[in-house]
Amino acid sequence: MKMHINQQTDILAVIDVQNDFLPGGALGVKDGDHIIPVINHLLTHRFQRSFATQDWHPKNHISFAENHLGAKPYDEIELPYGQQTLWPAHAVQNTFGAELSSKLQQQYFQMILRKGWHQHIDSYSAFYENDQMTSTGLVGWLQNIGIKRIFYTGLAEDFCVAYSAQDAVKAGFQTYIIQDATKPVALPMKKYETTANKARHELQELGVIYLTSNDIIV
Ligand code: VGL
Ligand code: ZN
Repeated sequence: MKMHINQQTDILAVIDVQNDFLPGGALGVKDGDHIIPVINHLLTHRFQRSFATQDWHPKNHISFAENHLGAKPYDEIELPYGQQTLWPAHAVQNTFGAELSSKLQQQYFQMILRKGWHQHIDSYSAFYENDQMTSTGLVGWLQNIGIKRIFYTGLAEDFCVAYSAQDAVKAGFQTYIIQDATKPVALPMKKYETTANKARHELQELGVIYLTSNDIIV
């Protein structure tokens, strides 16, 4: 599906391409590094507008298994705002793991949004924290600069990319996911087998369009 980019109203979103989410990192996504050349190509030759997000947790963050007595990574717990997956400690503020990959062409980002900095609330989405109420302000920024369509890349496809895509649809943006520029954590699940299958199924239902970087033309 060929797709023409409008340089004023389309924006490339680069979600959490940080050392901890890359192979060898604390929460390394399999083949996560393979997406970097694809994203760099899109930044350099396809999109004028782009922003990045950066998962940015305090050491005592509520999403870390090590901060809950007797818990282990990937356990599910009940918090005041609902279910929360527990993770290995990752993206800790001011650590190497939290830095955006030095292989990314970061000079193009017009904005870098940090999220997940509230100790007691996780934030997968770039728009709303996991309580689904606390806003990061991103809707306002995108609307103010005239954005109509968001094209997603980055990590992880089934968590921060998926939640951000879902909130983008709810906020009224046309929403796309560039398949060869994202990779999932793919945790095992009952009904859908993996969190990646669940995310793809639900996002397609919502009207999110999947395409590949080859489909994008200027
Ligand atoms: C993410 C789990 C925990 C992500 C962030 O970037 O997808 N996943 N924190
Ligand atoms: Zn996180």
